[in-house]
Amino acid sequence: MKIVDVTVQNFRYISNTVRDSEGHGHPGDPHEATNSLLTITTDEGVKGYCFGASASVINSLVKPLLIGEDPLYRERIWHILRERQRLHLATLSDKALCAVDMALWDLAGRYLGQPVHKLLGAYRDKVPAYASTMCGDDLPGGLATPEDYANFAVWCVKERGYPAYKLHTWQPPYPGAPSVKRDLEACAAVREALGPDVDLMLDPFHYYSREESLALARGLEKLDYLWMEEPMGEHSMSSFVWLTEQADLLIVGPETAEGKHFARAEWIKAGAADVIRAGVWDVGGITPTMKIIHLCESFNMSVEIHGGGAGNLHVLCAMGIPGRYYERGLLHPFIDYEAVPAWLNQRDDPMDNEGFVHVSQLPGLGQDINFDYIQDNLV
Ligand code: LLH
Ligand code: MG
Repeated sequence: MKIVDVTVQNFRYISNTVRDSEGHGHPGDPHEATNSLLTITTDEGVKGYCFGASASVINSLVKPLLIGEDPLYRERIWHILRERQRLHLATLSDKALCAVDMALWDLAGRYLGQPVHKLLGAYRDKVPAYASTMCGDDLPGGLATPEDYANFAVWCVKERGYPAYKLHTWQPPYPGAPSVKRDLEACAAVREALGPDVDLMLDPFHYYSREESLALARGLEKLDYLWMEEPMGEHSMSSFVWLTEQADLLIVGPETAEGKHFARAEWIKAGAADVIRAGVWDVGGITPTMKIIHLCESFNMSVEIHGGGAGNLHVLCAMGIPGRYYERGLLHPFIDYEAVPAWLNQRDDPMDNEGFVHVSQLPGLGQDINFDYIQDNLV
C-alpha cells in the first residue's frame, strides 16, 4: 500500500470561544472560525484523517515526504519528519508531526478494522475524567472569584459526575493576576465546597518564581491537593528539581516544554517531576507518547496525559501503568461542553454519569466525521 495524496481542507464553523491577549481561551460571543481536516489517501482507497493541521506546512514540507511511502510504516515516517524538523523548526512543529501521525494511526485502524487503542495493545475501554476549567476571568458568574470556582466545582462533581476537578486560575491580562494568595483562596474554596474525598489539582500561572511555586505547593499540601503542574517556565529544569525536592505535593511535568521523549527522559534522570506529563499534541503524536509511557513504566513512574481528544483517549486506554485521568475540557459555566462539534456526528469523548469517558470502538481513531458539513462549509 502506498500514499498517493495528502490534502488539508479548511472549513468554517461557529465558535463561542475567544482568546485573550495572552492566548488563553474564554467564553465569547458566537463568531466564525476555521478548522481543518488532514486526509491521507492510499492507492488502495484507504484513508486516514486528523483535524487541526496547517495546510501550508503539510503542502510545502510534509506532502513531498509522504507520497510513495507505505502508510503502515508509521515509525519510519515519524523519524523522517523528526529529522526534517532540524532545519525547519519554525514551521514543522510537533503539532504538525502529531497530525500526520494521528492520521496514519487512523488509516491503519480503518484498514485493519480495529480501533487505535487495540492496535496499541488495549488495557481498558473507559477512563475516569477530571473536569479541567478554563483559566480565570472577570465575567460575573463565570470564573471571576474563588466562589465561582467552588460553585462550578460543585456542579461538575455533584451534578455532572466528574470524580475530580482541576483549576486553571488567573493569568495576565486579568487585573491582579498572577497572585499566589488568590490562587490558594480559589483552591481552598473548592476544597471546602467538595469536602475531603475528591481529587483536586491546580494548573496556575506558568511563570511564578521558585519561592512563589513552593508557597503554592505548601498551601496545596494543607488542602490535600493531588498535584500541581507548570507553575514555572519549564525550560528551567533545575527550578523543577528544586521544587520537587522540597514539596510533598506531587509535581507533574513537563507539559509544554519541547523535546518529546528525550526531554521526559532528562526530567526523570534529573528528578524534576514526580509524575511525567505528555499529550499527543505536545510531543509529536501517538507514536512518541507511547515511547514516553513505556519509558515511565520502566521507572515505575506515572504519566498524566495532557489534554483531551481522540488521540489522547486511545493512548490512555492502551496504558498499562497509571494514567489516572482523562483531561476533559476546558470547561466553563457558560460553555456547553457536551455540544457536538459541527464537524462530528457525535462527541469523541462521551462521559457517563459515573465520570468515565468511553473510547470509540469504531475503526481508527473512531471519530464519526460529518463529511457533509465539511464539504458545505469549505473555505
Ligand atoms: O494556559 C492555558 O490556557 C491552559 O493551561 C492550557 O494550556 C491547558 O491545555 C492546560 O495546561 N491543561 O492542563
Ligand atoms: Mg496544564
